[in-house]
Amino acid sequence: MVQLLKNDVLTKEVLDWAGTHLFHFEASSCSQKVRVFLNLKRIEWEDHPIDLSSGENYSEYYLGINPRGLVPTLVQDGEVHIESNDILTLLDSHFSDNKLIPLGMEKKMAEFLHHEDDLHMDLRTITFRFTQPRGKAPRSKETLQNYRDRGSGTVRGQKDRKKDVELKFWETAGNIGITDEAVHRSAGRFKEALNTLEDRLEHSKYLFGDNITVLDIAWVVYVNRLSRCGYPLERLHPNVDGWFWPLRKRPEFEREMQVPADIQKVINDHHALLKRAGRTLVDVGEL
Ligand SMILES: N[C@@H](CCC(=O)N[C@@H](CS)C(=O)NCC(=O)O)C(=O)O
Repeated sequence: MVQLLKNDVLTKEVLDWAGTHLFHFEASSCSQKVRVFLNLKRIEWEDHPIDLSSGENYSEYYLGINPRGLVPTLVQDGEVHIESNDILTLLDSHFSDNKLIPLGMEKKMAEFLHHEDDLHMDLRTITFRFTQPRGKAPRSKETLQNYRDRGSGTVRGQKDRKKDVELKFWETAGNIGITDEAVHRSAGRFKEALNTLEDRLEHSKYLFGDNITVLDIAWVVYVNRLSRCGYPLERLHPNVDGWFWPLRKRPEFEREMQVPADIQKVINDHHALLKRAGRTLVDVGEL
């Protein structure tokens, strides 16, 4: 569990907040995961939007709350929690009605969620090539300098190495772009992971048995993003396709995953261009 220590947090005011507060961004997959969870559990929460597209996550204020500069961040009664899967786990035990992690299965679920989190950079790789065009350098030098300079830089009192991983991702994306090799590798990883889910769904209605759990929430969000990027879900993984759509259409999910019409149009135009050039996710990822 990643609960920050008081010294990791420089924006001290949050340490006095009562109740459930979520810092999040509308279009962020990890934020969507937590919001869907909150909807399904019917938990009341206070809304703190952070605009990733303008670099608000690298502001002094936000890096003072989450030294990793990522969303989501939960402040629960003055305790600051980062990492979406840890946030779900914490909230499920704090609000014990309608459990979404079956009792006694916490360890097994943690393993599955860990595997899903390991694919997060692959999701980002695919997103940045196959949603709307992001320009040559998706994060400016100035933005990245802010990221380097601000915040405590520590998580649980230790220098945070994940910040270096983030910096490396954005610097590589700026210097050489998101390469075909990177897309190919990430698409391959997802294909393998989704094949495993395909097998699981042969034997059960949901990913972890016959009731919906946090694992379904996490994977619906990922699959939703992949399918928006042009991943051929129905062709490669028909069971996953059959599981995905009914969940995706439930209001608790639908509400959090809408794309504004103007952005959707830009994505559609981009896909049309990629299709003409033979450079879609299916082409580059050899799916
Ligand atoms: N493992 C983290 C990943 C969080 C993460 O990478 N969040 C993304 C949005 S989905 C983010 O904040 N990106 C920063 C950016 O795009 O500048 C979690 O599950 O919370």
